[in-house]
Amino acid sequence: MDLDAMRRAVVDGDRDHLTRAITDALADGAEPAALLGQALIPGMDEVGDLFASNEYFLPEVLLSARAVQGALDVLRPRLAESGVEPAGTVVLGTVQGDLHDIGKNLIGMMLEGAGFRVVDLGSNVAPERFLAAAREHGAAFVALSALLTTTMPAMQATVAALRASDLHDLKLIVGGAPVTEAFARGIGADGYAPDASSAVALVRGLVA
Ligand code: B1M
Repeated sequence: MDLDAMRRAVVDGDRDHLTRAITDALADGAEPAALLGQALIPGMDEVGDLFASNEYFLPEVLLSARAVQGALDVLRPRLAESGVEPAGTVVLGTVQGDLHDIGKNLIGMMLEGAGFRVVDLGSNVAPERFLAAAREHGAAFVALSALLTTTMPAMQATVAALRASDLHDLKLIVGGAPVTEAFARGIGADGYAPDASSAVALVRGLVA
C-alpha cells in the first residue's frame, strides 16, 4: 500500500487510479481511517494550498474533489463498519430562492474529504428544512451558501430561524460570492469563508 501515491492521485485528480488503489488497499486489509487520514485528507489539504496560492484553479480543484468523492464512495461503507467517528456532521445547502449549487457542492466534497459527515440538502432550501435536518442528524454545523444578492436576505432569515431554535450549540457558517465577512457578522453567523479550502479550515477551527 503506497499512501504517498494515493495522496498524489488526489492532488493530480486521478480518480481511476485513486479508486483502484483504495479498493486494492482495502482488499489487502488496510484501515479505512488510515487511508482517509494519511492519503485523502493530506492530498485535499495540498489541493487547498495550491488553490490558495493560485497554482490550481477551479477545474483542477473539481477534478481532485471528484477523485476524493470516488474514493469516499468506496470507503464510506467500510468507515461505517469500522466505527470511525466522523469529525462532526455538517448540514449544507444553498438558501431559499437560489439555485446555484456548484460552489456548494465543492464545499461539501472538501468537507467530506476532510473527514466530516455532510448532509447535503441541495439548493433552494427553506429555513425550516435546515432546522429539521440539523435536528434529525444531530449536526454540529449548518453551512449556508448564497450566490445572489437577492437571496442574501434568505440567508439572514435562515440564520435567524436557527438562532431562534433550541439548538444552541449549532455553529452556523456562511459563504458565496456576494457574501462578506461583515455581512456574516451582521446576521450573527459564527463564521464566513470566501472559498472551499477556507471553509474546511473554518469548520476545523470551530471544532477545536
Ligand atoms: Co447565475 N448568477 N443566475 N446561474 N451564475 C451569477 C451568480 C451572477 C454573478 C452572474 C452575473 O450576472 N454576472 C448573477 C448574480 C448577480 C448578483 O446577484 N449579484 C447571477 C444571476 C443574476 C442569475 C439569475 C438571476 C439569471 C437570470 O435568470 N436572470 C439566475 C438565478 C436563478 C436562481 O438561483 N434562482 C441564475 C441562474 C444560473 C444558472 C442556473 C444558469 C447557473 C447555475 C447552475 C448551478 O449552480 N447548478 C448560473 C451560473 C453558473 C452562474 C455563474 C456564471 C457561475 C457560478 C458558479 O458556479 N461559480 C455566476 C457568475 C460568476 O460567479 N462568475 C452567476 C463557480 C463556483 C465554484 O463558485 O459558486 O462562487 P461559487 O462558490 C465559491 C465561493 O463563492 C465559495 O466557495 C466556492 C468555491 O471556492 N462559497 C462558499 C460558495 N458557497 C459557500 C459556502 C460557504 C463558504 C464558501 O460556507 C458555507
